[in-house]
This record gives sequence, structure tokens and C-alpha cells, in this order.
Amino acid sequence: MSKIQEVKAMVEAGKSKLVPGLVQEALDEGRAPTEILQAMVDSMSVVGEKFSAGDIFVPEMLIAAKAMSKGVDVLKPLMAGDRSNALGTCVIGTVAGDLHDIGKNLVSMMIESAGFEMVDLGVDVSAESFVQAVKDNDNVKIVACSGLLTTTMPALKETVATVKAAYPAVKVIVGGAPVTPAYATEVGADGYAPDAGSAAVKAKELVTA
Ligand code: B1M
Repeated sequence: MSKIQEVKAMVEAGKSKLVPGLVQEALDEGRAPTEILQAMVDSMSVVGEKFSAGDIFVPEMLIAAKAMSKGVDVLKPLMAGDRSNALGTCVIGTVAGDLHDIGKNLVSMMIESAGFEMVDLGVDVSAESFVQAVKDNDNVKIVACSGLLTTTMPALKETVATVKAAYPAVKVIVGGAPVTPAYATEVGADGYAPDAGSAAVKAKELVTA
């Protein structure tokens, strides 16, 4: 088994203590950080499929998520790009009722790399808290909202409406597995991105256009 396959298997198995070392070994073997990251994202898809099939339950999903986060910690310094913060501030969070944060953390990492200062509000963030963060921080140009559950898609809609009502000039980007470009348009978001890399491109595009 290659190191990258070992990383994938150990994330799926939720082996938090083993994953960082294996990620480092994969890097030492010359594997690209993006390739290792993709392997871990693929692991989480497998975990999701097993959960859907009833083969595993919430605790197993949680420990796999923790294992992936430990692996991402090793990659994070290597994926940093432009740290000038010249493009302004981006407030990011996972919307109310939703506790998923791995995708949001990857999006945050990539938008930061594109040259924004990040204010990360964490998970289960109310629409009002997003607005308060725009008020409390200097030069906020982007609000980025992540949502992973179909049940919390209405919270995305409410967040976009609340932020745009309070700060029409601030651009709002939405994303997350159940979100589609059509839904983003329907709820009045300024941008949609399917993944972390394209979220960074979209954020940059919105403030430089
Ligand atoms: Co949950 N969960 N979960 N879960 N979980 C999903 C999302 C699910 C698809 C699993 C499944 O059934 N197959 C399903 C949702 C079904 C649906 O609504 N359509 C689900 C469910 C049902 C639940 C619970 C309701 C289970 C329960 O309690 N019965 C519960 C809800 C809790 C809550 O939030 N209130 C729950 C709980 C959890 C854990 C807490 C145990 C854990 C999360 C831990 C954590 O995040 N710290 C967890 C996990 C790990 C998952 C899966 C397995 C993996 C999610 C993940 O991290 N993926 C997930 C299955 C799956 O995704 N296939 C699942 C990897 C990550 C990199 O991808 O987050 O999609 P993702 O992010 C991507 C893109 O979506 C995009 O970029 C990222 C990659 O580049 N993106 C953006 C994300 N945000 C963006 C924002 C943007 C742009 C792009 O712009 C701002």
C-alpha cells in the first residue's frame, strides 16, 4: 500500500494519532500537498457513503473528521500562498444549525492564501452573528457561508438576506455539498463555488472586478 493509500485508509478508520505522521511520510516521498488533501477528501466521501448505508454511525463520522483535521494541520503551512491580506477581510462561518467545519476550514485556508484576512466565526453561526462580525471588523469585503445539510439550506438563505440587507456592498459567497449555482442565485448570493480552490478564485474575482 502506498503512503497516500495509508493516509486514506487511516482517515477512514479515524486514526488521529497516525494520520499526521503518515501525511508527513507521504510528503517526504514527494507527494504533492493537494494530492494528499484530495485523498483525505475522498476518504470523507467514503465515510459519508458508509453512514448513508447504515454501516457506521455519527461517532465514527466524528472521529474520521478529527483524523482528517489532524492531517490538514500538517498540510496547512505548505498550502499558504499570498499572505499580504491586501484584498480585505473575509468573514467565514458554517450557518446556523450546521456543525460541519472541515470544508469551511479548507475554504478559509484557500481564501486566506488568495490574500484576504480571515475572521472565522466557526460553526452554527446565526445570520445576526455574521452581520455583527461585518460591523466589528475593518474592511470586510466578503462574507463566506458554508452549509452541508439540506435541512440548513434555509439558514443560508436567511444569512444572505440578512447580510445583504445590512451591508449591500459586502459580497456574499455560498457553498457546500447541497448548494447549487441555481440555489445561490435564487437566494441572492453574489457568488457560488463548488470547492475550496474555486471559492478563493471567486472571492478574489468579486473584489477585483
Ligand atoms: Co454529517 N452529514 N451529519 N457529520 N457528514 C453529511 C454532510 C452527510 C452527506 C452524510 C450522509 O448522509 N451521507 C449528511 C447530510 C445529508 C444532507 O443533508 N444532504 C450528514 C448528516 C445527515 C449529519 C447528521 C444530521 C447526522 C445525525 O446526527 N443523524 C449530523 C448533523 C449535525 C449538525 O450539523 N447539526 C451530522 C454530523 C456530522 C459530524 C459532526 C459527526 C461530522 C462533522 C465533523 C466536522 O465537520 N468537524 C460529520 C461528517 C464528517 C460528515 C461527512 C461524512 C463528511 C463531511 C466532510 O467533512 N467532508 C459528510 C458526508 C460527505 O460529505 N460525503 C456528512 C469533507 C469536506 C472537505 O467536504 O464539507 O463537502 P465538504 O466541503 C467541500 C465542498 O462542499 C465545498 O468545498 C469543500 C472542499 O473543497 N464547500 C464550499 C464547503 N463549504 C463551502 C463554502 C463555499 C464554497 C465551497 O463558499 C463559501
